[in-house]
Amino acid sequence: MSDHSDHDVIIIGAGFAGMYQLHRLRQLGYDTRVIEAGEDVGGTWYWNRYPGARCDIESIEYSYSFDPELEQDWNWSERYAAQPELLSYAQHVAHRYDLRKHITFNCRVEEMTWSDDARRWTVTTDDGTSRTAQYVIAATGCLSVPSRPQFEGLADFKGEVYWTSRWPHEGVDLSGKRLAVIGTGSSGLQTITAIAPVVDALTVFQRTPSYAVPAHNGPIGERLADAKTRYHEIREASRMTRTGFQCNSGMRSLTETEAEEVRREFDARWADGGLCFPSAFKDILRDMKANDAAAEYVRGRIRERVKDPELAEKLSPRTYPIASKRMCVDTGYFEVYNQDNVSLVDINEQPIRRITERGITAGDTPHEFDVIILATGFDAMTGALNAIDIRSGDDRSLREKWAHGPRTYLGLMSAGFPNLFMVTGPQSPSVLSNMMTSIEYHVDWITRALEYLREHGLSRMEPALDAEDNWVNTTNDLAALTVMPQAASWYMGANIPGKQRVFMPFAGGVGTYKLIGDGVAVAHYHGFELS
Ligand code: FAD
Ligand code: N01
Repeated sequence: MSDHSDHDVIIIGAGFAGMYQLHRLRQLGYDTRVIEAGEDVGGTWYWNRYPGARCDIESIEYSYSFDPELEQDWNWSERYAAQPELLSYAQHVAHRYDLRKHITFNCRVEEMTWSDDARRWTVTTDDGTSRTAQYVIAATGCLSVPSRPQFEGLADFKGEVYWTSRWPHEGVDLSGKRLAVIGTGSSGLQTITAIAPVVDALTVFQRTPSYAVPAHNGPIGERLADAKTRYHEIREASRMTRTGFQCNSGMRSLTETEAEEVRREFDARWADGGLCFPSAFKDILRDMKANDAAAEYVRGRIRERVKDPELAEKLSPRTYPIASKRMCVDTGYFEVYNQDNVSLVDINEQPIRRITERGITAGDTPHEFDVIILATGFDAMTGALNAIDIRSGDDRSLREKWAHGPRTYLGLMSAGFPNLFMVTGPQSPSVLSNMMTSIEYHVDWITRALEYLREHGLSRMEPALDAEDNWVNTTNDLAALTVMPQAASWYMGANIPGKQRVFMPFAGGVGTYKLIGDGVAVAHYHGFELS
């Protein structure tokens, strides 16, 4: 079926990226349609409604910067906003800029085919409708496709099963129940911390412990009032940092700093809380000796927080470098294990054998539960794009092209797939950064490119193959200068069976990336073929 609707631009996804992209293009008069699988805006914050979900970048910075009036009008209540507040923010933005009338909800893009003759993409959705557009912008999210590992017997379990990434909208009453949580990444940590006080018994099944820094979350207070007096300055500075938010990146090498001074620096960052911890010294991500020292500091903190030394050791990460996976920002996670109703099963010692009608058998021990929560992560960065059958004019699919790892120029486009842009695509800073900064930069860059094409009477844009090859090599080389590829992380695709292991984000930093992206645009889109 075809509804014969033809647009200048189709945007896929109505998370923070798709919403801002729609706003920009509407302002410039483009006929734009957004297609979103969910029934409302918000993306990540629409889907991930598990107890305790909140951001790991302070709300002052994990928010849009494009409209100073929005910055002034919106009041965050906490230093790190929780999911309901983040979702309300997304809904407020949709209402304020009247976005919803351009969004088709409950609709999933399944196929896209490029016609070079027509210079158009045909976009087909799960209701059988086809639409065409000159440009497609994939704002499909880096962490929007849940990873659902196979657990033998899960279907036999007679209790309740919930995935954190698809938490029921109506909420779940967990009080007085016996719970299992599988997964101890950010989602698992936040869930465990939030539910431990209300459940009867909680058993955590841990495969790999996480490095976590305290959030020191609380009412936002004076921080917001202060930010409102100098928001412009904060945003300008953040765009040029490595991480996309204010971090005071250390200029010293840990390995050349006195032990006492190292301790003082870590203590200060620990007291402040949040993701600036690994920016304390410039060699933490580059030198294993420096990395070990930072990791040992965090393990020391775990020993202080967990009363049982044996348990503290089990909760201490040792098998991968600190910050080689996105660090967790916690609010009393480790202290939870001092409660009598919480226990830990290290599944390296007692592997999950199967899930039964009544619970989980790990090693030889059966554990009985009323509820199982799975916090097992996402098919990150490429998952949402590869879920769509994207075909070029010669019928080559993006999935095939990326079978050995994603190939892009600037994380924005992939050769052979003209007029298809990606927001925070692989080989851009994206998941290594404050994603709001990265999203806004990409949306602005794409908008500027479309304006350039329009002003110059051009209708087709595609990366040159050599520019793409160079960019892929650059991103691989940059990653190899760090310790990050040493972890079996989702950055590497290691959490998905059969996925090619390659470090997917651009590790050169947000500020450097911006300089390169701006330079490419100023040089009339150097490395792209325009016609
Ligand atoms: P998303 O919010 O993922 O939105 C993508 C949208 O596209 C989704 O609504 C999805 O339904 C839709 N979509 C995908 N494929 C299709 C399709 N084929 N057809 C139709 N629709 C489709 N980042 C930070 O910087 N700081 C944080 O504190 C932070 N916290 C996070 C917490 C959680 C629980 C998770 C999972 C991620 C977090 N992130 C954080 C990363 C977060 O994903 C980004 O910050 C940001 O919200 C991404 O916005 P987006 O619009 O790019 O993607
Ligand atoms: O997912 P994860 P997440 N058997 O992949 C385990 C963002 N985010 O949803 O490490 C047993 O990190 C897996 O074990 P292992 C943030 O960017 C931010 O928690 O593979 N266990 C791991 O412990 C984050 O990095 C916030 O050995 C299995 C866990 O499940 C990203 O999203 C909050 C398993 C998955 O952890 C992803 O975080 C939430 C199996 N078969 C998310 N398969 C904030 O705080 C997987 N695991 C802002």
